[in-house]
Amino acid sequence: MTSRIVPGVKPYKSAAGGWGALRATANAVREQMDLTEAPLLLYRTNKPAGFDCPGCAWPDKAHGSTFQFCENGAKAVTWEATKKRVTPDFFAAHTVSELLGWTDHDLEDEGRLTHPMAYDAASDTYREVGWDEAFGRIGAALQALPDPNMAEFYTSGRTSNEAAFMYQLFAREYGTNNFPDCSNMCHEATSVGLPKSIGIGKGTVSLDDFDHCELLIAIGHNPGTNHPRMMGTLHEVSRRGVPIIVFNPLRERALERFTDPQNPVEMASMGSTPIASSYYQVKVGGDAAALKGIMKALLALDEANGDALDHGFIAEHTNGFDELAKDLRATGWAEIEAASGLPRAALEAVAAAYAKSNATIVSYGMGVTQHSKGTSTVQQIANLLLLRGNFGKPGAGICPLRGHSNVQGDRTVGITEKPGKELLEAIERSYGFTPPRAHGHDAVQAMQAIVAGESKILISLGGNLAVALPDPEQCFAAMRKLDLAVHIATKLNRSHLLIGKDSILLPCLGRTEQDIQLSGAQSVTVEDSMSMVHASVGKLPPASEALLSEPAIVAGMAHATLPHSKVDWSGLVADYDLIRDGIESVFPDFKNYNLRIRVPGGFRLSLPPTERVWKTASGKAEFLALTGLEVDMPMTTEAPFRLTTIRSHDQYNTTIYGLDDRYRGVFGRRDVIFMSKDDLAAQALEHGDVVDVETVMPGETVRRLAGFTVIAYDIAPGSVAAYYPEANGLVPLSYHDAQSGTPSYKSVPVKISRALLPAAL
Ligand SMILES: Nc1nc2c(c(=O)[nH]1)N[C@H]1C(S)=C(S)[C@@H](COP(=O)(O)OP(=O)(O)OC[C@H]3O[C@@H](n4cnc5c(=O)[nH]c(N)nc54)[C@H](O)[C@@H]3O)O[C@H]1N2
Ligand SMILES: Nc1nc2c(c(=O)[nH]1)N[C@H]1C(S)=C(S)[C@@H](COP(=O)(O)OP(=O)(O)OC[C@H]3O[C@@H](n4cnc5c(=O)[nH]c(N)nc54)[C@H](O)[C@@H]3O)O[C@H]1N2
Ligand SMILES: [Mo]
Repeated sequence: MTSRIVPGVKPYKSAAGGWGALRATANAVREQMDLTEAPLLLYRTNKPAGFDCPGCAWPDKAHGSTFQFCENGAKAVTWEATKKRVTPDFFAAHTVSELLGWTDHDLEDEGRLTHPMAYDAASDTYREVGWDEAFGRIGAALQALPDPNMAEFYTSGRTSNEAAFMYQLFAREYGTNNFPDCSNMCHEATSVGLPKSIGIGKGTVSLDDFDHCELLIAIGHNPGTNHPRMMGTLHEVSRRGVPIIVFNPLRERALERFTDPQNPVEMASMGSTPIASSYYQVKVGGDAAALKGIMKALLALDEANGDALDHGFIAEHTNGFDELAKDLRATGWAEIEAASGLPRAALEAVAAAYAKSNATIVSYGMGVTQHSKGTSTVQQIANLLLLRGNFGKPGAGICPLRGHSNVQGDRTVGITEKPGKELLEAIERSYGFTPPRAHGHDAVQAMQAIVAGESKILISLGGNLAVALPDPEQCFAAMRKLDLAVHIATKLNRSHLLIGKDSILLPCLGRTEQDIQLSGAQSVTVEDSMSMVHASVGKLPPASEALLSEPAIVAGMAHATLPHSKVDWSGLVADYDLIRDGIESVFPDFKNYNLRIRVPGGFRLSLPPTERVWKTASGKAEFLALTGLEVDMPMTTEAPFRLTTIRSHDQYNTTIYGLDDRYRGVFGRRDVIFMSKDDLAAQALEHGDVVDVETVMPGETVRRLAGFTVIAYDIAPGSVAAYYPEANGLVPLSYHDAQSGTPSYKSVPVKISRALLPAAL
């Protein structure tokens, strides 16, 4: 059956990494950059005096004492440092309507934006404007709104701490807490779930903990593509003989075996290191059930031997154990097996390995958070760790793999739609204005307000909101209802082309570029997944002389909007040390900020659980039971499959670098659906058939993805996968986690049938 040849589909036989990764890096450099500059630029990535890699939020040992090779980091850097340019001439030659017909890849591949542009309806083109005119138009539009809560201030997570802090100050002085941000689509389940469990909404491990762990459980993340520098760590952990247990519906090559391009012996011998010691292909949406199964088995072990739980820790540091245990005892194995798709014996084996380990780390990504009960699932991970006291000791803890390289920092410095009293009072004390108290909109709520015509201005500090959110049909139409959209961006994307009454495109410096202000060359700061804050200094000359930095653009908008502002915007832009002084005055954790970021490697923000201090209401860590096993829409006979949406190896969120997904064996195309061989047979489908995929949810309008090619893949039965953002049309905007608002991108009930209109193979 699978012998049929499908264009662009060819299983990848090698280990991840290795020579294939080196070749791909060379190609990325060749396509985007001047070959003489590239080696030096890549060498400066993540060095003490260099810039932070915009690729991912995984930390760097001593922030780059050795050159850490990383294929996807190189793609992120060269994509930004490209020689290609999108100039006013480009816009004059292409109407917005024409550009809307281009692919996401083609739009961004045109290169870096060079000048501020404003939409001209008569010619249907973007035309150059001066910075002052652009700021003036934005200020006038914001002032004209009858209510500041009719404006939305979106942030994507590449933004530095400095720009993010100024941005939230600007919006709050203007009068709103509407801070939709990319975290709302990403790790919000972590930000909302973990504070209730352990008192902070962040991970607790440091890189050193990976040198001491005795067991690593990796759930729902794909580090070979999305956190490539983690592969070096996983490689070391595996070589220490530490078991790595993976839960993932898809077989991901980098989680199976990896050749470290930094390891000369492995490279020369074409050898590789196995990563997962056990690989469990949990059903899409089956993680909470699997976690409950492991905990149930652990309780049984403890009843038999008395030593599977850390009774001392539970008694001293936690609440809620009895309720958790009661719920686990009441949950039957048959239900757990059905919901997780894993046999009882497998979950018992994990419990036995867990009971043996004195220091366990659980790492997790979007496979856990992007479900309707993502928050509760995150809390089940915390429960599992608490049962054996895996906080506040070397080698143990929770490791959420953050998304954008500074998404965690942006949240730390005040980008939140639900500010606490402490934050608002500190802003008032430091700046002398009273920020609004009412909570604002998250990403889904912001778009819903735009759909409803209630919000009229959208300002986006980076990102591609309309494409990143679910349901492009609704979101694209909503963008056209705006009075004004302002996009601060490095590259052109589809959100910029969805024009309402007025639209302004403001090009900014990227992280690789020198940022010179009145007081001289500036650095910015970022926070990685492990709460390390460090400086990032751009090295390249700016892509165009007309670019401004993100802090300068925020200041320009603030100036024009708030003539009586209490903030010295120009002073902050002249010297970013003053922005950091401001951050320090609002957030005590940043004490001596300017001094501490001048130490190579930076500093770590305080993480109370690592001291066994719990900043919860009760002062203890809380076991939080999830009743039942279903974390998504229940399956029905009309919807036999649960669809998850995933990233390919050649993309950064909505940025499509290329059309290959090497490790999954897909080349030159993205219009595929991954399905298991058994499911193909049961549906009387063949590898390579053209199919339609339809969302099946009560009360929902018809959502269909037509003409996709179904391909055989090693994926859990009943689960199918397709690429994001192509499959976003299948996800309703209203389908999200009730607690965190995170869209359920990874659990859409669908039916799949042979295409009505067969496409030629
Ligand atoms: N090169 C590159 N790097 C990136 C990004 C990028 O797009 N490209 N994006 C950045 C961002 S913003 C983020 S948030 C992270 C994302 O990093 P990841 O969390 O790794 O991202 P995804 O590709 O969405 O999916 C993760 C994995 O979850 C699995 N999965 C899907 N559904 C389920 C499920 O129900 N249960 C379990 N257990 N697993 C499931 C998929 O098979 C896949 O292996 O990466 C960041 N880094
Ligand atoms: N179906 C589905 N949808 C998803 C997901 C999924 O797994 N499945 N994942 C979700 C997740 S985890 C996330 S984080 C969101 C991502 O959502 P976003 O953060 O909104 O999207 P990106 O694609 O990262 O944004 C890309 C754009 O950012 C701009 N940019 C790049 N660098 C810079 C910079 O330095 N400064 C500025 N100002 N702009 C810059 C460029 O113009 C580029 O076009 O998508 C979400 N959407
Ligand atoms: Mo993300």
